[in-house]
Amino acid sequence: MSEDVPEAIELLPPSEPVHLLDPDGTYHEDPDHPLDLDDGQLRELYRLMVVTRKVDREAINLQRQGQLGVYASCMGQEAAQVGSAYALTAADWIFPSYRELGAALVREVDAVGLLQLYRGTWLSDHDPYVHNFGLMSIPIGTQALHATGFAMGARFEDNPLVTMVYFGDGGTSEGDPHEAMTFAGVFKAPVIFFVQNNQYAISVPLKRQTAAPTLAHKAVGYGLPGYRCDGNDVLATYAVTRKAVERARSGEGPAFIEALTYRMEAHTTSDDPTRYRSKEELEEAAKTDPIARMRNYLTQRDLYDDTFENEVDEQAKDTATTVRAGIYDAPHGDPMELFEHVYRDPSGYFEEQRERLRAELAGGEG
Ligand SMILES: Cc1ncc(C[n+]2csc(CCOP(=O)(O)OP(=O)(O)O)c2C)c(N)n1
Repeated sequence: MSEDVPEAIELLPPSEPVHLLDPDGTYHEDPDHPLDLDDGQLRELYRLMVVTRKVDREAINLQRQGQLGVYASCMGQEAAQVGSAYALTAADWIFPSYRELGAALVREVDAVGLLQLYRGTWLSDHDPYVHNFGLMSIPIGTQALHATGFAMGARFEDNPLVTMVYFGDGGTSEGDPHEAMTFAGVFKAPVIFFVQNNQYAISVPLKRQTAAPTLAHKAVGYGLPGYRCDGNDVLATYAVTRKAVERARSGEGPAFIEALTYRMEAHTTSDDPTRYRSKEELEEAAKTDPIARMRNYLTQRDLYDDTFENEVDEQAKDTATTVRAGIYDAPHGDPMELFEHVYRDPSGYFEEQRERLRAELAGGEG
């Protein structure tokens, strides 16, 4: 056997996810994950989560008022997203799915731009090359290939950047992440596969998604270390991701992180979660809220007072107001753009569809 092949045991996830903060805010020191954040950064993590939740709620409201076609909430997943994105440097790249508002706000992506996708106006108004943040990806898992390819490209250019791709528990059953992880493992691409295990893929619960002991166990099959963290604990998520990112940056290869969290809202605004999960389950999940937990921690550290609370609330409110103003009654683009940038050489059928829409818009038969 080649010496390069790691022992499976080294790749196996720990029996318990890394957890640093209890719901009441009590912090547990972990020598493997020392805290390297100063007071300002701890407060920033909290601020980012609060702003995320406020903008997320605003987006749901905008959808209810017919201003967005649909929206996929990240409520409950703020720590998983903010903690992981915060562990990257600005030069690193993020490849999101459709639920990563929190990660986007860490990167200062304009939420109005991002929500264009959900308004059906445009793919997004942000420039991926300014924020090193890809476009949101609706087809499940395709972005895993992009992140892996991008990471390989960077390595070929001796660029020390790391890429991170987000997908969900359901995404682990798809072909694209499988191919991406196989490739990344073989070629040691500096990519982090960050899975938010929010317990459901629309109505399909985790136990119907996989027979693996945990999602992180799947990593072993690709030759990747499988890490697990309490995804409602922003400090644990940050610490675990940070370690994986630095490992990848130093040339040791990709990693898989399973963040255990819970989607508090519907899958999207088109979904009715009461049909597949109980009120009691939701009430239990609410007890592990990531924002309340960090607030409790900051309070224990004397980092939370009225001035800070007001500051954060004001910023959250201002951002939500900006989002509302930017989205409300914003002009729609030209529907014909639907056919742009798809194929270099469009097929006859594609052209036929284009013409049908053109005729329909012109008030013809279609
Ligand atoms: C390739 C593909 N198949 C099916 C769908 C329809 N679909 C949209 S979301 C979703 C579930 C995804 O669940 P998960 O990966 O756990 O992510 P979550 O939505 O929970 O964040 C499915 C099947 C899709 N968008 N793309």
